[in-house]
Amino acid sequence: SAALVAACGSGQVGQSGSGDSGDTANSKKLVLVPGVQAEPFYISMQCGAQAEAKKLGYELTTQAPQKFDAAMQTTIVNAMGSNPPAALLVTPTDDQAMLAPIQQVKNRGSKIIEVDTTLKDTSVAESSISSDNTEGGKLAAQTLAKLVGSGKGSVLILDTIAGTSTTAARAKGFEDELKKHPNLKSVGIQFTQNEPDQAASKVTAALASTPDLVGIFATNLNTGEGAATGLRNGGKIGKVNLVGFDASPSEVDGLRKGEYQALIAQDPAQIGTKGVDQAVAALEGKPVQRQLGAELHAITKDDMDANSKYFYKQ
Ligand code: T6T
Repeated sequence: SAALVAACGSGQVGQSGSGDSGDTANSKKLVLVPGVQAEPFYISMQCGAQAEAKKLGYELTTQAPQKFDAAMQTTIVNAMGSNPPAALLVTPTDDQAMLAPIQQVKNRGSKIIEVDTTLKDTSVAESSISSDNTEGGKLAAQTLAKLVGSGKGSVLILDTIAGTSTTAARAKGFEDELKKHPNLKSVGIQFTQNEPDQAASKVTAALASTPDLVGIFATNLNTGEGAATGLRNGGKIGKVNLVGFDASPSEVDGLRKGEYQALIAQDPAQIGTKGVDQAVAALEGKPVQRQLGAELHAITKDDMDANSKYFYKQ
């Protein structure tokens, strides 16, 4: 596990795994295991969670895998061993592979709260907090349809890794909504392993095989970054509409430069805040909400300055 250092608000806040022992000592300890380290979405989520924990008198530490990878995340979760925190806030990087390790932490006494992604098995978490990702995909399709207007053509969808609940829901929501726009035709969902290079190659291949490509939906930050590279290499920036998800500093920069035509911003800090609220409610025997949403906002170049409050931290 790697320590994650995030710039939350004004001060630099750093933390690493806790190494203390004893159940009593852990009763105020929350651990956040996000999808991947040093990534603006999860940094913003961590900042929200940390501020809320402090407000409520709890201590939150973050242990993040180096990559969005179930094996790496399993190592971190397993390392909690017989000394689990009072609550584990976790972003399962695989909706099935992370079941056993998370269940084991629960069996040892931790309350489990899912933040961002979810497991397929809904019996493990006390509460799950995520954007309405299906709705986000739908919003992306509506936004693309508006951008294309009376034009017509093919649309490529870039997903991350099979088993990622969030991006799968976005891709599905997008494809379903696209069916309501007969001028636009999906050429299918491509997986990229959440690697920008793979996303770039898929775009290069699509430009070669699909001359009428009018749009790309990139379901997260890395797919968007790769898609922009692919379009740049093909000389198609601004000619093929790119709708991205998230609002990292690099994506916001890309929107300003015209590489993206729209972004669907999540509210990761809100996911972190609500995650801590639910963890604390569970620990203090107060009512817990099994499922909670967080807001989404479609942003285009024209309204980006008015929407700067939705941009992520880095
Ligand atoms: O889009 C977010 C997150 O919601 C998703 O689960 C994984 O990718 C991001 O972290 C962005 O890179």
